[in-house]
Amino acid sequence: MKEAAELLKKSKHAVVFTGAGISAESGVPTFRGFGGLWKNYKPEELATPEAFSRDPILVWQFYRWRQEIAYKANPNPGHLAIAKMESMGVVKAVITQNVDGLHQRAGNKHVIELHGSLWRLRCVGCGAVFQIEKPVDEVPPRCESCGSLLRPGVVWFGEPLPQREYSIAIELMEKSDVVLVVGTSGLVYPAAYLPQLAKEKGAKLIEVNVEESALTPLVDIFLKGPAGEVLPKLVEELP
Ligand code: BJW
Ligand code: ZN
Repeated sequence: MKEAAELLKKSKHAVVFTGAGISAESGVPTFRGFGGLWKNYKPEELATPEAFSRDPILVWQFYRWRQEIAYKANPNPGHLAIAKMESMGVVKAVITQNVDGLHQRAGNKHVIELHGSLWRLRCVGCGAVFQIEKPVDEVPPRCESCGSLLRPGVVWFGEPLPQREYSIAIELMEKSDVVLVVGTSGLVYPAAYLPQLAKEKGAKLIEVNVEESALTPLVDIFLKGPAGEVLPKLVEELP
């Protein structure tokens, strides 16, 4: 813990990279492992363009359920610790794979959403984008302007990441000297490539996870434990 805090204190450009594990203690289920199932479907079976074409109502029921959970959830001490690191000037940005908006609600200003957001909808007909604040009322929701289906503004398997976010993330990682990797299995690409890129460019990696991930062999410091417990302790060591 002390060594990790020293690295962060000395850093000039630290970046945080998060996955579903950071929101687990807020009650938002992760994708893989316990709690990652909805009505016996694996998220991987629903988070695809094919599933949406086959059964938009089923896919929307899944996303409305996720929106409801995220809406009721609050940022946990892990999110708040990351927000504190940003306000202290230690952390320059958060690159997240999450779609729940909890980093922003915790107070982080510089958040890059690699996999989109539950709070953005996109029309499959005219491409219009709608920002929402609450779960959708109707399933499936339809476009106000053209009446076509709206889809969740998230990145499904087989779809490219949003170009702007991905290139900002690459730039941030290339510039970084320390990357704090929190609560991700490191299995989904190209997101999982980002900490590897930082490492290749000379950054030190610190990981916080309840168990080892696909990225653990790469990291310099592994802090085992729930993010909501480990991150506040790390912040205490910073001043
Ligand atoms: C705790 C904790 C606590 C628990 N404290 N920790 C290279 C190699 C192999 C495959 C590919 C490759 N490149 C591309 C692919 C294909 C595919 C892919 O990666 N497949 C692999 C799974 C094999 N990738 C794609 O399809 C991507 N697109 C693409 O490549 O496009 C190419 C293209 C280019 C040009 C034109 C067209 C196409 C897109 C990937 C999109 C992923 N989308 C999802 C759904 C988002 C929407 C939604 O939320 O529904 O993103 S899938 C899902 O996985 C979600 C997550 O962001 C992502 C990552 O999961 P994450 O966050 O790591 O969660 P978990 O559950 O896996 O792990 C949780 C972790 O937390 C665990 O480690 C726990 O231990 C830990 N934890 N509690 C700390 N309290
Ligand atoms: Zn439309």
